[in-house]
Amino acid sequence: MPLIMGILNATPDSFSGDGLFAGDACPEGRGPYLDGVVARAAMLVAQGADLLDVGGESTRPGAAPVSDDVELARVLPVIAALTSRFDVLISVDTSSPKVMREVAAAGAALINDVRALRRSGAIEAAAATGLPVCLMHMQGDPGTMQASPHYGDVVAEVRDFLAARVAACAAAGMAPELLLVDPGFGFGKTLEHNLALLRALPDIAPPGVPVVAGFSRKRMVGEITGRPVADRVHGSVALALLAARLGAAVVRVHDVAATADALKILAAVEHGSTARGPIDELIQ
Ligand code: 7PJ
Repeated sequence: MPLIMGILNATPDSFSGDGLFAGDACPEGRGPYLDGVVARAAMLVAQGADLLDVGGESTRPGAAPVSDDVELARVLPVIAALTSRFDVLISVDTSSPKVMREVAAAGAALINDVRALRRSGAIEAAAATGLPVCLMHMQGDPGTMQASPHYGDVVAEVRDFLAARVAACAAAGMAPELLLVDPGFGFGKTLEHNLALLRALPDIAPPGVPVVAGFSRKRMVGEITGRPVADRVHGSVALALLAARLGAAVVRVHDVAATADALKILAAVEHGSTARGPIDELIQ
């Protein structure tokens, strides 16, 4: 069964409405805001999250970039609070070389880069941390990526991109067993593109490279079900379950409890138990 990566947003403009940062009363890095993050983290861990993905830069469609200092001010206090309280692996959603270095020093266990280490200096910074890295595909950038996504053959193009990024990381000296890939559902993709990529999940990664998949509460769930963000839990769980059946090694979700139950059902049906698979060793 895949590991469950619980989403822990540390941004003021998270689209999915987990609402930790509403308003100026919750300044970054301090006070009630941090208490709220810790409380949410405790809940996600209790519900069965194997990893917590902490993000200080919103990459939702239309989001503006933030500076390294803003990202660090959002993320470092959260990492400090989580590492001292919970026995959970912390993943950091970042594209910034400086942020990668600093979060690694602060105890992060995984770098999750929606830009697949394409920023100048990012491969070198990630390699120097020695941490596992998730390389995600995105067409365009968050500001404009949903304007007019276009591909000749979306599956071939995403597969080739992921293979090229894995090769670039290997050429920079990163151990192949530290790499994971993600087709980047919703990142410069229409519903048809997303569905084609989901169907192709078993063949999207270079041989032996684990796949991360994230659909949670995304627009594609709304397009299929007709539901607003707040009502996309069931659709999101269905997609996570399908991704698990199609071989995903990690599913990135907001709704950990619901996803954990669904994955236990799948494990019982497929394997007669809820035991976890070899991906555990890769991430540890
Ligand atoms: C993803 C992500 C995803 C990975 C976001 C959102 C937008 N990282 N970061 N995969 N999505 N690896 O949660 O809707 O799909 S941010």
